[in-house]
Amino acid sequence: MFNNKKQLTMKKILIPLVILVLVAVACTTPAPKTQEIAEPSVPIYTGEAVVHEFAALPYSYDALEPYIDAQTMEIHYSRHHQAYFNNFLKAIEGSGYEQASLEFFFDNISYFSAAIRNNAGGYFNHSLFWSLMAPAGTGGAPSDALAQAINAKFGSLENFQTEFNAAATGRFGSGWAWLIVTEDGSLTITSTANQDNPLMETEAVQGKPLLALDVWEHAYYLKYQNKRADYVANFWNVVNWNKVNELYEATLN
Ligand code: MN3
Repeated sequence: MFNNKKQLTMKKILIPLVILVLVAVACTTPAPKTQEIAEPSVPIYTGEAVVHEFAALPYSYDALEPYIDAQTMEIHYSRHHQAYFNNFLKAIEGSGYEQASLEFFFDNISYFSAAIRNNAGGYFNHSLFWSLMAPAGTGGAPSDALAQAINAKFGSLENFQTEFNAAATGRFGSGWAWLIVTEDGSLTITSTANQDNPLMETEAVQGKPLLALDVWEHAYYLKYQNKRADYVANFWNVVNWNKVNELYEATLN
């Protein structure tokens, strides 16, 4: 009886004591330093709601013959470009960014999935590319302002074209060659892999595109097979300088 009573008293003392010790330990253990861990900053889109649209090709499939053949144009536009557009819509569906602009995606591209990156790039790059070409003899010539900028940077139009061709033929695998205006207002030639572009924050060389050339094999293989250099050289016959001039003017304002 005495022992039982003693045991009971011990329990009465021990149990609260153990709880007290546990609480004390919990209170003195430092809280995890969550504030010191950099949390990913989720970009918030505050711009106007954008409705993404697959624009019509600005000319017929055979308009750039003989430099770019009709079959290549049809497959490139109606299958490849259309697929990038469709897959872009699928990739952003349910993301909360359905109405964000392409500019916003490119500014924050490291935050987004590979599917969004590749397809936003493919959607934008091709839309721009079509606008930068025109039937031979209709694309005009560099404006005085653009010609001056090209001469200042590259010495001559011919030198510029040689350097651009080198970027286009030198891009290993699939990608794009670009003429861009960098933040300081000067012209630069660059190239990107896959469907990346110089508007993406991930690019070492960034700027606003003035001219773009698709050097994926799907852009030339039916007509040129492995001769990418011939495709690149012939591209100059169908450059829409009027559009390049317009894009350059826009960067000056
Ligand atoms: Mn392409």
